[in-house]
Amino acid sequence: VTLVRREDYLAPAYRIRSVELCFDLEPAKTLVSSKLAIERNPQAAPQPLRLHGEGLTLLRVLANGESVSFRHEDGQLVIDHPPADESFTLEIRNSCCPEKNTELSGLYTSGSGFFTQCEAEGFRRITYFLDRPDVMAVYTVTLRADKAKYPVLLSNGNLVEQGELPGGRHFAKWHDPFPKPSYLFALVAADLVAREQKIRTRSGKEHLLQVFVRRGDLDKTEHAMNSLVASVVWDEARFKLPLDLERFMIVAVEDFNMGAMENKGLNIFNTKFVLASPATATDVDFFGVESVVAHEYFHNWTGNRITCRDWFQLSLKEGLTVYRDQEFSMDMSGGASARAVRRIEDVRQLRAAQFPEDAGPMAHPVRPDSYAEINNFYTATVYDKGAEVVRMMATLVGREGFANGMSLYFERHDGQAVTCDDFAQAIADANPGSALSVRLDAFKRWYAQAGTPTVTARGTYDAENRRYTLTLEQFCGPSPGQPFKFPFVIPVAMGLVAQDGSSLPLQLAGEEAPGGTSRVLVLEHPQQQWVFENVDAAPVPSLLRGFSAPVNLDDGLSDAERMVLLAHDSDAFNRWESAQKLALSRLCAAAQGLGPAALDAPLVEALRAVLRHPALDASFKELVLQLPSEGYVAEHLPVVDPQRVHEVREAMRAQLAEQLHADWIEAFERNATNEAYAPTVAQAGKRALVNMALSMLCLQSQRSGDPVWPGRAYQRFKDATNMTERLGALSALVESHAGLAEPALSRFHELFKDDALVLDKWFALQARAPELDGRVFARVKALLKHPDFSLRNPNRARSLLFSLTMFNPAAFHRADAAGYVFWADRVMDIDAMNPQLAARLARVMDRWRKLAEPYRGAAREAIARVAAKPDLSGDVREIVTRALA
Ligand code: B3K
Ligand code: ZN
Repeated sequence: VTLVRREDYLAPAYRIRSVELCFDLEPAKTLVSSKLAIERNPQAAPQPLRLHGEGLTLLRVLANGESVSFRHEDGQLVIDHPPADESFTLEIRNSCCPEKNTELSGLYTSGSGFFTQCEAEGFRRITYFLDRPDVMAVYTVTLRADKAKYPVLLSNGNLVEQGELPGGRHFAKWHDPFPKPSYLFALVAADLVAREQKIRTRSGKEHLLQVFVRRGDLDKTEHAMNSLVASVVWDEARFKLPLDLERFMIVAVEDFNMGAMENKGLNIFNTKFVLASPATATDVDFFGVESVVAHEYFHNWTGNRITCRDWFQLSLKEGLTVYRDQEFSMDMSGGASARAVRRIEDVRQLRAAQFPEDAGPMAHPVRPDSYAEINNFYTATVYDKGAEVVRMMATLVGREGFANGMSLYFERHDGQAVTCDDFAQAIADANPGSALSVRLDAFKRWYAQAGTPTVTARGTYDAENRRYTLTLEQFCGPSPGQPFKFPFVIPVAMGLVAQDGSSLPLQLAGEEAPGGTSRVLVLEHPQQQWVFENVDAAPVPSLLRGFSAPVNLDDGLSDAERMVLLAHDSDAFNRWESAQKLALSRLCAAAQGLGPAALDAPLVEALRAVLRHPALDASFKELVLQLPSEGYVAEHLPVVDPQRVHEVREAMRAQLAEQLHADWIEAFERNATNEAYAPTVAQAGKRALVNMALSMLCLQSQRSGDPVWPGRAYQRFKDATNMTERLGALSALVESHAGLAEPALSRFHELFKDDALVLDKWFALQARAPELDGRVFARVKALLKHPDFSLRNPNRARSLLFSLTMFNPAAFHRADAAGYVFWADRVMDIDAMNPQLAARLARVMDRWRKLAEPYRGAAREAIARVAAKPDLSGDVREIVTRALA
């Protein structure tokens, strides 16, 4: 495995100022001609011109119109003696083969169209180029293709010309006035239709928004368009960032490796994040569309106008843009409670994916130091922890300070390719004297050091002096290549809650008067103390409110104190967190044989109180009533027996189903709505709680044998007027292994067999059902041979394989090792077609070292078998090598 290192960065020796590309599109052989205006970098030593190129057939090279000698070396096209002038032109002709491109990187065919994906290093699979983000060029692109097959021809920027060509072909010429790195290039040639909308921005300019989809999908584009309009409006209002293009296009494609791609003016999306209708998409899908449309749109400024100097800086654009899309989603949700629900969901995601990553063999800093394959570093750490780092900066400088910092960032760097340091510096410089600026260097350790710190909090109350002393300590264990960590700068948002639930005024020693009931303490040393004065009685500390830093918190609170927070904390996040911690401690104890596989009566009563609460939102109740996932429990155990974790969690779920039976009925009846479907937080919360109640009621029937609730679920499944309800009812049947699950599954398949995204749900649902006597695993194996299954389509592959291996530990981690054998075989199958996708699947074994025997030994063997495969891709090789290291 050869590594690229951040410290080896060198500015490019040549720059490309402009490029004219011309494509003759044919699936088997596409001709590309490229005319590059190249300039020498006067600061760089004279050297050969080296262009990236991968899997291309080179046809011709001319420099300043003359032939020039060249050679191939290490996957690069080397021109030893380019013209000596400061600037010159290079003309290249090459061909590539889109229909054989199963990697879905570069130019490929999907269905009957052509699409591109260039980030991170896909452009070099289209033509020879300086395929690195700090080389920014102005693009003019001509597309030529058969008119009947490919009536729509798109590229970045503005359409400048189009017309007919002989032989039934046509052409379109596009010009993008903004210099951009090659990873933001895109083209589309396909038979598509568009939903269009005009929008006027504050400057009075009119812009055309278009969402392109296949014929027949137009009725599923309204939500994507609404989300795009809302994103444009939000970015202008919140950050004064306007749409800078006359035309902004979104194109949906069925075969896509990730969610979507922010190509300048021509975003290409996985259909999953564009298409949504109430009949075919769930509330979660609607929310996903809104957030991904926003994310890609926000990249137009954070990523495209200001881009990354090199790929180690990826979080510069990804962390910041995730932060922005999270803020947008919160603003779109409405009131404080809905915002808290969003925050809880984001934190759950961070803990489910990023915390394990940071504790495993792939742990890396938000700004990594090295990589073998950059596509392996589009990680939860770069994205989600990166967003938390931005959020902490915003916490330390305040909302307005952060907006000022953003303005300064754009003032300084618009049009440039920059680093994470540049971003942090701009935020700090716009806020001199702020809690961030005075310790900027220490704060930036968040970019440099991997690992999740643990904050330990202990409080003592001195009744005589009415004083409460809070001691906070931090510690972060070693991670690969980083044995020792310097202290982090950790903003701890907090308050003190009285035993009666009221919020106490906060007055730190040395302050004249109390200042509010919530504030941010900055923990920057290994240990610090804060003394609060005038505290009348022993308080319960509510720490890390809103999850103000990506850390593990050991608060040392008793059950009774947690119950106070669960019932009263003014911070909704910590209310939820208290319930999670109460449940987690019982799950962990039971999984280790240190406690009963049951919840004690006070906790069950506390959960009942939440479920019955007259004032709490349904969405919040649904989150509180969910037990921590098996994966989350596993992360908190020193050694994991996945079967045991499953057993104890299922026992507690069954207990909640039984002991809250009447409450589930009440929740079901109270929240079932007949309102016309709208994907609002309020409606979605009710549907989520109704679906949860139905699941619990069917689960109870599974044990009691009472057929009423499965019957009602089946009826509801048949009569549902939207996918959220239909899938909820179907899940309740499938997850409780009800007899009616089979007829419901067949009926669902029959109804939706022509809708790929819904079929994905059908596969996923079956692969995620709680394991029962090996039936679920057997079914996944059978589904692999289903005529509708294919490993080639990433969504379909994920729906079955990721559902099993990531989200169904008990079905996957089998004592007979069959799950691991299955995993290794699929990783190798997929690797032969699509290494990026295979590498994702490979990562599900990251935490194998935590497993108990016999799982651990069997897991190692399976990983070693993959590692031993001689023609493994670099992508998968990096993952398995690190896993075994
Ligand atoms: N920037 C793309 C991700 C590209 C992944 C390349 N393997 C999508 C996004 O983050 O918006
Ligand atoms: Zn992004």
